[in-house]
Amino acid sequence: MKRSVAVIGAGPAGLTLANLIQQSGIDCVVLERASRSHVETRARAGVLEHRSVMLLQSLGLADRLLAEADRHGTCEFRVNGQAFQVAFSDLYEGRQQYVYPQQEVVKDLIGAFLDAGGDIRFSVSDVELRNLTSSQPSVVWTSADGVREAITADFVAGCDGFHGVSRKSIPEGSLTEFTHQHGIEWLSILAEAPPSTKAVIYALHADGFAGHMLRSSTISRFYLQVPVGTKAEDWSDEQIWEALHKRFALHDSSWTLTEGKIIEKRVLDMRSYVVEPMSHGRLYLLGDAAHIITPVGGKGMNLAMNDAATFGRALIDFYGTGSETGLKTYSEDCLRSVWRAQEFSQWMVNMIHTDMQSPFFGRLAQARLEHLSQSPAYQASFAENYVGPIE
Ligand code: RFL
Repeated sequence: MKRSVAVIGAGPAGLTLANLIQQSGIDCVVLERASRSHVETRARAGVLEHRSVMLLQSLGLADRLLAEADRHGTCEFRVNGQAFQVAFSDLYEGRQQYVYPQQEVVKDLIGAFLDAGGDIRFSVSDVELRNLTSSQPSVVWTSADGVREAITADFVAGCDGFHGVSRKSIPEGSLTEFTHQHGIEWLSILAEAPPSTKAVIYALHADGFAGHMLRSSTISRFYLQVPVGTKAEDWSDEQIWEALHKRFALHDSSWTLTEGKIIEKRVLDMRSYVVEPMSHGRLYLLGDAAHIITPVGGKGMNLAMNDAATFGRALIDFYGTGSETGLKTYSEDCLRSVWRAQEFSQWMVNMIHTDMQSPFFGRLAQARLEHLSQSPAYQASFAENYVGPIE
C-alpha cells in the first residue's frame, strides 16, 4: 500500500490534519489504536480558542460547533472569599472562547473525514515506524482483525499523544527535551452537575486551588489542588464536594455550588514538556506527541490544532509547488506558539496556587491576583494570552 501521508493517531491533531490535507487532494491513512466509540466519548479538553474555531470554519467543519457551543467572554477569580471578573472578550476586540467538549470535536472530524471518503483504521496495534530518514518511510501495524499490514508514505505525521510510538521511534540524542514538574497535583473531577456559574472560576484558597470549568448544560469539570503523591481513591465524593464548597465560598453572597454524580476522578500529571525539533527525517510530531502543557489556560487541544494547520499548509505547498520551505520551518513556527502558551500557562499556575514551593510563592500569587483585579493594562495582557493569538 502507498499513501502520501501516514497519520498516526486520531485525536484533534491527527484528525484536523487528515481533513485539511484530504480537502486539498492529498491522500492519507489514519491509524488509531483505540476504537471509534472510545475516541468519540473520551472526555478531555473543552475550550476552543477563537483561532481554532476559525480554522475549523475555514474547512467547513464548524457547523455543529457554531450551532451548539457556548461562547464565553468572561472568567472569574476568587481570592480570600471575594470575587472579581475579567471580561477578556471586551478587552480583546470581542474575541471569545468556545466551550465545546473535545470528544465532540473528534466526532465531527471523524464524521467529516469518513463522509469525504477518508480512510481511518481503528483498533490497530503494534504500530512501527521505519526508515524515517529515507524519502519513503514505512509504517507497519496489526489490524483489528489481527493481520499485519504495511504502507510506504512520503511523510509520517506523529499525532499519537504523549505516550504514543512516534516520538519514541526517534533515535536517542536526536531531540532535546525540556521538562518541568510544577510541584503541584490536581484532582480532576467530571460530574453530572449543571454549571453553577456562567464564567469559568479560578479560586485561590489557603487549602489550595479550586477550578470550576464548563463543559455542557449537564456536565461540569472541577479541579482541586491536592498534596503531591495523592491517589484519586484517597478522596471520597463527600470530601470532594466539601472541599469544593469550602474553596469556592464567597463572603456576602448567596452563590451556591450545585452537586451531581461524580463520573470521573483522577490525579493529573502537572508537568510541562517540549521536544525540539518537532521533526526527524520524514517524521513530523504534532500536538501532545511533541509537547504537553498543564490544563491551566486551556491550551493543549488548541496547540494540537495549530500544529496540524501549520503542517497541513506545509504539505499543501510541497505537493502544490514542490517548495520545502514550510516543512523546513514547521518546527520553528510551531515552537513559537508552544513556548508562548507554556509561558502563559506557567504565569497562571503561579497566580492561582498556594505554597507551590514555599509560602513566599503563595504571597506572590495573591499579589499577582490583586494586580490583575486592579490594573486594566494587566487585564489586557491576560486577555490577549487567554484568548490566544489571532491568525
Ligand atoms: P490525543 O488527543 O492524545 O490523541 C492521540 C491519539 O493517538 C492515539 N494513539 C495511537 N494510535 C496509534 N498507535 C499508537 N501507538 C498510539 N498511541 C496513541 C490515541 O488513542 C489518541 O486517540 O493528542 P492530540 O491530538 O495531540 O490532542 C491533544 C489534546 O488531546 C490535549 O492537549 C488536551 O486534551 C489537553 N487538555 C486540554 N486542552 C485544552 O486545550 N483545554 C482544556 O481545557 C484541556 N483540558 C486536557 C484537559 C487534557 C486532559 N488529559 C489528557 C487527561 C483535561 C484533561 C483531563
